[in-house]
Amino acid sequence: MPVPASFNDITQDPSLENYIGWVWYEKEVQLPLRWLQDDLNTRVVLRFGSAHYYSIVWVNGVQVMEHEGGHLPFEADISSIIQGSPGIPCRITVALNNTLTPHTLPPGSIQYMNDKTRYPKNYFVQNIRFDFFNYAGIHRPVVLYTTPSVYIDDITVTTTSSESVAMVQYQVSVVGSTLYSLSLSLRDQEGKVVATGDGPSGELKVLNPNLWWPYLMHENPGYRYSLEVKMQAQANGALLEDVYTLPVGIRTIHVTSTQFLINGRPFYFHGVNKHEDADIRGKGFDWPLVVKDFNLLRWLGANSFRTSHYPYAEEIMDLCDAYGIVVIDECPGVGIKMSESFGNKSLQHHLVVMEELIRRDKNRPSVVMWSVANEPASELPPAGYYFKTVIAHTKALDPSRPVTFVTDANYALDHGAPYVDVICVNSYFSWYHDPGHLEVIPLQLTTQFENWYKTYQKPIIQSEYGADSVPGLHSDPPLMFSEEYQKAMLREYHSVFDKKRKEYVIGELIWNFADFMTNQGTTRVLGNKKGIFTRQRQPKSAAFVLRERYWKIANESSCLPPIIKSHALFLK
Ligand code: GCB
Repeated sequence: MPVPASFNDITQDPSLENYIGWVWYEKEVQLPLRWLQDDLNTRVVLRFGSAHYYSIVWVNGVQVMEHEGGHLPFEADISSIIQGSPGIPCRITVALNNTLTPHTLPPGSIQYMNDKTRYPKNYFVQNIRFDFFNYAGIHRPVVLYTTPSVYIDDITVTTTSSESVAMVQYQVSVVGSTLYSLSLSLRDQEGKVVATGDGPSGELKVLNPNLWWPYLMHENPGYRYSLEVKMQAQANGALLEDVYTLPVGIRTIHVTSTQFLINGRPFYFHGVNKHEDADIRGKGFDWPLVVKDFNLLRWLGANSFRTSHYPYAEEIMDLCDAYGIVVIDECPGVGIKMSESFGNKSLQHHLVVMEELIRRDKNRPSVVMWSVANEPASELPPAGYYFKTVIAHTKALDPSRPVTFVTDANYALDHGAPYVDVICVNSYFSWYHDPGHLEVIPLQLTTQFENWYKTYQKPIIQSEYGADSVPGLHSDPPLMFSEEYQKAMLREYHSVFDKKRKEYVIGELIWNFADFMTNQGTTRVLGNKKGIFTRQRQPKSAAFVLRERYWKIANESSCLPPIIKSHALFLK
């Protein structure tokens, strides 16, 4: 089985496609001798970018870690197992289980079908309440890396700035000894040192800073300084040195009752929702696909996306930082519908997942807001305490960013909305409601916005809207599933956005960037077809409508001279 990849679509075996339960991976690697014997001050770490969902890992038969949940990294120090026996290969064994329970994220449940007249013995299905195929496997790269035995374990950076001076606050944690020294230097993109510091925490002052700006908001978006953190320690009679270089974007975020400000300027999210999804590889990380998608975002004039409905690969996040693509970073809290999923056990796990996500992404300038869930049953009374707690925990871990969750509940019944900074609302007027009736959109969408704003006086993002279209299916007048219908639906939504973005609507994210695989069902034709691109990344007619719109908005709101599409300020 290739890694990284989902295992589901790789073979011709239909039972693997929908397999639920344990799978095993094993690989032997030969490690460099110097890791094993020459230098016992070397710490060897085994790291998984992500694996779905519950993982147990052994090295040479010794269990080294277990981890609950996909989409986030986990790692273990394996030095004590491999050191001292040079010449023996390092055997890595992984057991993965993709069974979901009411307390996992996302939640799910196993249902045994006990009617012997209709189902074979022990027949069961896994019920999920989310709309993407539940791919499983080792989805992201697995690496072995080394550090000295005293090492930099974590760095946290936050930034504040005015026009002429910025402050970079840092905190460094070192593990392995209390006797160490730390020196820091911040370099600009020319390599010039602009500030220096020492010690585990402090502040660096940057005069006339180059701020991190979103794509299409500045002629040099995604500007990042390099923070070099150097640690020196004495251990076992040797001088140990660990150096880590962290890209740092200087930018500020503020939310008012009507605006989302980046560096003090109003930011309008004109972007997409995505999925990690593709033919054959499923959710497996794939560089060509990732780079293709960034080129399509650039072409589209999209300045943002939401990581619907789980954290995306770190490599993708790196590109967002570098190109200035603004991210709403969502945890895997999707399909929280059962009342058991609002209990203490689920809540504790949700808090841990937020800790893992924030630890991974806290230093990313592209991440401007955390989303703790998508379309939970937030009208259930326990949702109030649940979201109050998850959001308070998230804010305590990271006071620098606003927090939201994405709702499709009725504005008057939503128990989680009081705790969010920005209202993110999904609606599918003329699709799931009043199918075929495009003419209801203006009234229903206007009412939706007005109700939410009247109740909360918080800015609103239309975090999903869309219609399926089967590429190549045409109909005039527009009928559902044709490319014309998808375009017509977009235009109806856009006319309302254009009125309300003058007031308090701060963004629109199409559902979805590309078609993606789902469970089989009577409303899905080889997956969800709400993409403006096909699963193979070819544009449908709707992509051109959106492209015209996004470039128009970018030119209206930019302080720059008109930006010509062919000279997009991207991928320089
Ligand atoms: C939604 C969900 C999204 C689905 C979409 C649809 O509200 O958030 O995951 O794929 O609707 O197309 O049904």
